[in-house]
Amino acid sequence: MEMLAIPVHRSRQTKLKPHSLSRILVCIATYNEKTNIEKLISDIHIELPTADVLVIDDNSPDGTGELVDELSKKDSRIHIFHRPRKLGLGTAILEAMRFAIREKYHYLINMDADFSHSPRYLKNLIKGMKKNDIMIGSRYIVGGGTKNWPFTRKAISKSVNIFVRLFLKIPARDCSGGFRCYSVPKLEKAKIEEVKSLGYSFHQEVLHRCYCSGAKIGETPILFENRKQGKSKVNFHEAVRSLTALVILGIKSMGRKNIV
Ligand SMILES: Nc1nc2c(ncn2[C@@H]2O[C@H](COP(=O)(O)OP(=O)(O)OP(=O)(O)O)[C@@H](O)[C@H]2O)c(=O)[nH]1
Ligand SMILES: [Mg+2]
Repeated sequence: MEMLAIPVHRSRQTKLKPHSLSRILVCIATYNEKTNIEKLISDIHIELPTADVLVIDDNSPDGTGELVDELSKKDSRIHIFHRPRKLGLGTAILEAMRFAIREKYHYLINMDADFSHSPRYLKNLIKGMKKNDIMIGSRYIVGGGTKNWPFTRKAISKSVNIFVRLFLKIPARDCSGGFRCYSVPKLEKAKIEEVKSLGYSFHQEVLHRCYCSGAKIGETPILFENRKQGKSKVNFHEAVRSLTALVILGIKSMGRKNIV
């Protein structure tokens, strides 16, 4: 299995101030999301004005990183990590998790850049954290759903969730979506550094680690809308890589609950 040692080009990061007052970090991994990112950050700040936003950009050829550089110069709540090339969604989020732990945020929210995860649900995620250690923006509970998603995507997503419930025994309906709020101390307890997934299966693996380390999981309904702008980064290679990682995780976890 590959290990997660990702070199981050610190020299190109914006200066980060101590965050004794800021409690919420919203992280967004980006690869070619220039048409979405500015409006998304602005909408996030309408919902959560005190939240910091961290973009992890993998040297997007469309100039997403440069745009966020400019935004971060004008707004101290906006930060960016530049990575040298496309290194996978999982490692990008892990980078944000490390940062949230280091900077002692209370909550880390992860969302996609393409408006599939609407900022209008952010407050519900935070509300749910009173009683839970992780809140999932869920497509598969009452009130949730998907819009304009092709049948094949729905079928794959549903199958992944059935697999996760059967083999990983995580008590949640939507274990594959990336719209989540985490308690940062719980992430630290779950030893997320040991997560092996580089790509999309990262979401299931992190949830599994957190669950096995005692985290309480809650869900709030969301309507997931298919991206309107920009291109999907999911391809055949990524799908096979993530499914393989999931099957390996399922086999390894058979018969044991405590992995942490
Ligand atoms: N930094 C980084 N971000 C990535 C990478 N792959 C995907 N992303 C981002 O991860 C988020 C989810 O990717 P999407 O392409 O929207 O994947 P999806 O939602 O499963 O598929 P579509 O909505 O159909 O495009 C988006 O914000 C992407 O820009 C990557 O390798 N590195
Ligand atoms: Mg998407």
